[in-house]
Amino acid sequence: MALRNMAACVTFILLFCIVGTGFGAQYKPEYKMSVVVGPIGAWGEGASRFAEAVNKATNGRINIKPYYSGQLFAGKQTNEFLLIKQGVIDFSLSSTINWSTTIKELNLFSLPFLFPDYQTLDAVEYGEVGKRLFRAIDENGVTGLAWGENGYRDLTNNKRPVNKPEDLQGLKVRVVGSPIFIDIFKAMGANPVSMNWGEALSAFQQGTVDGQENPVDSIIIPYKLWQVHKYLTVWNYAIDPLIFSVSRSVWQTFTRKDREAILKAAGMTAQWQKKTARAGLSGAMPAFETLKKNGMEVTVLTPEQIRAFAIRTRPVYIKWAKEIGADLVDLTEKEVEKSLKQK
Ligand code: X2X
Repeated sequence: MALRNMAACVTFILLFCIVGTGFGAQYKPEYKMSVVVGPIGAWGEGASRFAEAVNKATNGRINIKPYYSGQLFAGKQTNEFLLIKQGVIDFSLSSTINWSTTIKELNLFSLPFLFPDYQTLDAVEYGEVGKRLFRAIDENGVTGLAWGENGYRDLTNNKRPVNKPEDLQGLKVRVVGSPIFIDIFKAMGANPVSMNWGEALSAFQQGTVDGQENPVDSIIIPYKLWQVHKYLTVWNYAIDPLIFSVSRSVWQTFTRKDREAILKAAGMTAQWQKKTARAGLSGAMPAFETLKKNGMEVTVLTPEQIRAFAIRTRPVYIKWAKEIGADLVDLTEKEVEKSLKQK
């Protein structure tokens, strides 16, 4: 009897250890992580830091390898979400823009001139709206781990300084493959063409397009876009959050302890990643100095100049607010009002 009790006790302890360490879980030797951009800049580096942090926190049990420059989805950015959902891609650090064709609520961040500052964005992401968006992606098979950042999107081109909508007239601007961007740039008088990032880089070099829009710190500087475009217009017209994510089917295979470790690693990496992506624009503007030193002409639009573009794009805002959902847009507008009152 005593012997049987002892055997039960040993079995219990063994089981406890196995579950507790994740030793018994069927883990893959490598988890593939998708990244649209290269390993450089706050976005690319955010992915490698996350992989390292997870490896360390799980004692090497979970080995994530970032695949850069859209390798896992053959460059086609709008396919990324579905491949994560299917578990073809395990993890990702993704732009909400590239997922917005599948999850229409994510177009919220592309509503023109909605977010006045990063504080408002944080309040939205960490509040009710952010929770609902994470729920929406989770219901579609992708689990959000933390909010990261690509940043405010600004315009570069090789033709002329852009200060007013008339300056955009006829300018051929590369945009991402999400239809809201075509609507925005058409409303502002430009001639938008949607293109994946990989193709866009060669199009800039060949001069087959005149301009593009992307964040200064995460993209314009690391990709040295001054080599192809002379003019930068800072107008912060759209914001581009990133999401550290995992395929829900993969997430369910991890032990509770490993899930906690992954969430913690994502949260800590996201803090670093956001801070780095924001460093140039929110600080003493060393980013603009870098651009100027490399021959770029930097135009920072005044609130009055921005208003002219916002008026032009108002019908696009109204059209897309309906697609996104009035309740999400209302909640976000309330956060914006709160921030503006505090100023
Ligand atoms: O394609 C872009 O412009 C990029 C790199 O910013 C995104 O993936 C949204």
